[in-house]
Amino acid sequence: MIDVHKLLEELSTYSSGGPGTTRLAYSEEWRNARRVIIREMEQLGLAIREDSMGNLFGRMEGKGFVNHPIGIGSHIDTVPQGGNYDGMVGVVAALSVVEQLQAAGGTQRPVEIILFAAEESSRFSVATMGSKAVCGQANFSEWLKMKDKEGKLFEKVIQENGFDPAKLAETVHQPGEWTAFLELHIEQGPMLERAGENIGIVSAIAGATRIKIFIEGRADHSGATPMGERTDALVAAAGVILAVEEAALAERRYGTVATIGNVIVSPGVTNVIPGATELWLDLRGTNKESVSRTFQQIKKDIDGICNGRGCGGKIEMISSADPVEMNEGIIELLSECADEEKLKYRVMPSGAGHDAMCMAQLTPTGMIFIPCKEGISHNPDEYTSPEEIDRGIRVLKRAVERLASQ
Ligand code: HGY
Ligand code: MN
Ligand code: MN
Repeated sequence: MIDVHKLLEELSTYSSGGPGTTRLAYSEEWRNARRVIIREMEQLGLAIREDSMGNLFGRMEGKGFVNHPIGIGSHIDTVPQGGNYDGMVGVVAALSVVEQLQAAGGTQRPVEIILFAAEESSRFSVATMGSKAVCGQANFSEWLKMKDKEGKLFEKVIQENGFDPAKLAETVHQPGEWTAFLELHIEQGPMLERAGENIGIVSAIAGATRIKIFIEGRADHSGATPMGERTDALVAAAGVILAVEEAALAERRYGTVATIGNVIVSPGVTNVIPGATELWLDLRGTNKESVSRTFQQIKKDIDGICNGRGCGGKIEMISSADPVEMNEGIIELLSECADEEKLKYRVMPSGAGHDAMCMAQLTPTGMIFIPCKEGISHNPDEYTSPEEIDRGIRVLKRAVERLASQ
């Protein structure tokens, strides 16, 4: 019998060290954690296959149908110093649901567990790479040239993992190959816990726009250059960071958020006034007009602040995705399942991105959220209780049973 909580504990031991869980895509830790999932899939007797992105598929055959499985799954790669539940809950829950369905005599339709590779953008700055490949949104020629922070080529990294870059095109699936896809995930925000609710049923997933902001000042001697006669790129960056917060706060009622997650200062030493800075902006929302207003305001502020300080300012668009609606029929099904399980639930947007955004391009897709402590995520203190996980599994199982019996 799969012990979900023990499995989560075992997965947490595969981390590169430091606080929390650090298990970047295609790392040694990721390979080891992935082997645990393969072991569990083997023990369940699933038909296992993987593609050249490293996506892993474990299928329980159906009694009445050969094709069009119900897909369930998530990811096991993490952000640096992340938590032990983001992604992992959805994968261990999928294993448990398949085991329970087997024990109940199986289902008419096949059920396929999918472990997506590289959901986090932490290593190669592109989010949901594995599921983007599956739904045909990958730009493989671009990706093969991408480098991680150590300067390692994506092509080399997947080769080292035993995957064949020449076969990347074979990772693409067509609409209709699955009957539906469901993902169980922690909310990664505070709404459910604050409202005392057990289940979130996702209505839409925010689209993320990733932008790099470059500010050009003038490096100068930190001791000999009088105040008021400097073109300090880091002080200008500080102004831009506050303006980004301001612009997003003004759109708060639409759920739009903006974050500067990284600042690179050059030359980055104590005795030189920063000559240049690079800021990484993550702008998200489910209301396209609000996101666009926020982006326009930020661009205006960058120009205003930089001109006012004699700095140069320019932006580079890294990636941009629209919000993705979940399937109405699946939302209804999940609501019925939560009701039947007598659980308190709400239908709500997801500010975080997920593999479900990509699967929604191929098949009717839905997401089940469970609360996490104080909404903390992407943080060593990320936590959700065994009871919350069990409630999520009950809803997932009920929904898969319904979908796999039709
Ligand atoms: O960035 C995200 O929303 C997710 O954690 N990949
Ligand atoms: Mn995440
Ligand atoms: Mn996730």
